Amino acid sequence: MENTYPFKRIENKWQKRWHGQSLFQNKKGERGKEKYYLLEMFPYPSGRIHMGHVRNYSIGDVVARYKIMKQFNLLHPMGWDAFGLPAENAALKEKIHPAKWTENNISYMREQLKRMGFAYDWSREISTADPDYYRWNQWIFLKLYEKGLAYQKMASVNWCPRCTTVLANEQVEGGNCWRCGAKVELKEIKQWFFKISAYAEDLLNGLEELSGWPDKVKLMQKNWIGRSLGVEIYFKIFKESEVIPVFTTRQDTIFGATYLVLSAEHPLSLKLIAGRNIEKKAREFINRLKRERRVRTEKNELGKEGIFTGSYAINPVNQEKIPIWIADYVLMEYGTGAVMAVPTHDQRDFEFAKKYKLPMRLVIQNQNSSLKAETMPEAYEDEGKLVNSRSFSGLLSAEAKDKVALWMEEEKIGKIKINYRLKDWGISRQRYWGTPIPIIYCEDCGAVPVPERDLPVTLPKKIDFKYKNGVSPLADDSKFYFIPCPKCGKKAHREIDTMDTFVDSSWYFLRFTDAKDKSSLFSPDEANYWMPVNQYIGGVEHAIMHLLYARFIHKFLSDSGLVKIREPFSKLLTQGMVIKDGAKMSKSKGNVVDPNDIIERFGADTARLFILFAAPPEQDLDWSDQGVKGSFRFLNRVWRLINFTQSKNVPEEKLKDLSNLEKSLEKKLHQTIKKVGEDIERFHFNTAISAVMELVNSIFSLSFKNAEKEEVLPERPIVSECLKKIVLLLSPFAPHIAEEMWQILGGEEGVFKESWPGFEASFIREEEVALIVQINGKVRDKVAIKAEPSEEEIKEKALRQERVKKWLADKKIIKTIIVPGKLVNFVVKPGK
Ligand code: ANZ
Ligand code: ZN
Repeated sequence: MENTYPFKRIENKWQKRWHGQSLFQNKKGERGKEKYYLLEMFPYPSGRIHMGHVRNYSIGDVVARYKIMKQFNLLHPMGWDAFGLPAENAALKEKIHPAKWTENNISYMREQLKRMGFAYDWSREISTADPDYYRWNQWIFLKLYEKGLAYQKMASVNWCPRCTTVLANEQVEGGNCWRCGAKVELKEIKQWFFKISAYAEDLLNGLEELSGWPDKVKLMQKNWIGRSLGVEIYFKIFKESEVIPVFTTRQDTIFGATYLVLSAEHPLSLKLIAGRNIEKKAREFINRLKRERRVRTEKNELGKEGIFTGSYAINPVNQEKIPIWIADYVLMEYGTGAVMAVPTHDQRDFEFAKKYKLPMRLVIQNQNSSLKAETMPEAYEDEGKLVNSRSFSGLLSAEAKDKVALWMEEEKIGKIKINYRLKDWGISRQRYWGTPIPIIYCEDCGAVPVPERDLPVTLPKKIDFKYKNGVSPLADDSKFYFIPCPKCGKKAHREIDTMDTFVDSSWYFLRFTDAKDKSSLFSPDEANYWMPVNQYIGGVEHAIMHLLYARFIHKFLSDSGLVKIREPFSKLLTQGMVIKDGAKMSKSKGNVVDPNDIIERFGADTARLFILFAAPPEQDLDWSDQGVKGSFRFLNRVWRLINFTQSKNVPEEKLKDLSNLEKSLEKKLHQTIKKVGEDIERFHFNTAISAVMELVNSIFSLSFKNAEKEEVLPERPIVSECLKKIVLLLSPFAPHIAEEMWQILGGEEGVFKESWPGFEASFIREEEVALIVQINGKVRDKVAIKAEPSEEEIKEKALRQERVKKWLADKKIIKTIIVPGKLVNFVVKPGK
């Protein structure tokens, strides 16, 4: 590269200075200003930052620096989501302690973030692996436990029979153990759950408040919560005393139920087959389903297999005797784990009935009454008119749903029910590197919570990572493991499971408001001052789990009186991926660009500028080496401009006696200031940057060559004014070079002590205005039209609108009234 600006020296210098002045540290004295809490999802300390991080944090940093200059009281913290599996894998492979591995990674990555020049308040740094942090996970666990919102139940885990160990989902590769390749089995063990289902309605309703979230994310959450209104209908088993409740949202089809289906895990499944000649076969089938369920659900292979139990149920509305089957497409986790099958109106039932030659009866007819059970090529799942349904026949589905539901409640054969797809949150992990669950098991007292005063339950440091006999190393440490029962004092032992790391990230945003609090998880005063997070920024891969768990725990803490507001994140931005050569940048694809290399070659400012310029934040960003060079060239150009102009020391004064060229530059300047500010607010960083680029080009309209044949700018106040503003406008994107240039231009205080520039409205002539079109005094349309139009233009434009044309179709215009810049009114009468 030709002569380039000394980015290394500059970046180093300003990073040191910012740090030395604690420039981005939030100070309590700023409380007179309006608060702004900006948060980017904190990283897992995997070892090095990658371009996804750089993108996420560059986006956040623009907002941070802009808000500082807009004179907000900013909170912009950073920390580490430090527990997790990779640390343990590293321990197994490289014989390094997870804590050490994590610490090393954190210090390396912290330096990397600093080299990018991100404006964080490092005084609030947290690491979730720090006992000062995770003791509050344990505290939250105890509070949930007190309220019955943390409980234990049996649930399956992945089990490698050869390594005799539990595997995390990520350690199962195509159904096999990642280490030894053995076929992974499912094993039922007792695990801890958080009852997020108790908050289902609240989580669903809360979405409506979140106007600052992408619709896409809200829809994903809504579907995940999956509220359905229906009826639980009770079917008696023929000649038995038991009842099978089924959940349906289509009670209007009850007269078409021709068989019943249980899931393999249904408590009655084994019971119904007992003692029958199909028992052995059925047992094998049930066991196979249980084993293969997870894999087959993933592969979408359900709906193909079933077995008749030999028993019958009685349809409570018509006393019909219908066979009970067990099949793979009914899941135990949803509804009641049993369904009434209506093959004519449910596609899965249809396919199943065809395969096993089960009867079908039409109960919903379409509009042209063309459906026949015998000839239907597929189920008719839409609503329609009821047929073959006794006194309900003739009703439309919607009305029938209500009537059937109420009638069933009256007859006590069913109950109206709301069901949620949202399952309780399993938080037990059979791993070492996580928050110990604060529970002690006593033979007499059962599961006893660790008393609050004994928190934190800290992870033992000296540990052997062999996972002998499948037990966590926590069980091997007898000093950790054995402990007297807090209730009766007898010999007892600790829970050895640790918490899902999503627990750690479910409240860290609250901890940041009061990060160093030793005596509570945070002070309500601080949380109430800072919450909600005004802007949250992160990857869309967290659209469901993390954001739902965080909303849940926040609501719980709010219910516990610790924070007032109910939704933690007012606005959410989900950034797109970084793509290279058509694929997501990732180690496995071998297409990664290391941020360090870019910083070395071009500097952090170029890296930031390129990333922000190449694509709007929500969209995927195509990495381009050419693009990086382009950004670098632009910064160099601005650098030369500032350094070699002759007008840098022109004293500030009112701009007057401007030439025409200068006047148009002044106008451009004000328009650019307006645009850049507005674009930053909307996250349209790319267009903001190109507006600055255009302004830079415009200045050159005044340039000339000096005696040495260098391109220079005249010593004029307007030039000086433009240069200053360019530096200010660039500063959120390329902060280091902006600081240096600000100093060159004579700025004494740093650029981030300056206010964001304002613009004069008189220079911003609206390019377009809204014109209201009336017909006989009634508003019929609104059109955009260029400012200060002529009467002819107004009339013509209005008459060209499709909607206006329609209104005027067979009318005659008798008069046209125009209020300039506001409206046009056509007075009409019928006829051509
Ligand atoms: C009878 C019926 C007739 C159904 C019909 C549908 C159409 P949503 O809306 O998602 O809540 N179902 C209930 N529990 C199930 C389970 N554990 N596993 C698999 N399927 C289950 O879905 C409710 C519908 O899903 C229920 O309504 C039930 O099938 C099925 F023409 O009942 B329906
Ligand atoms: Zn006890």
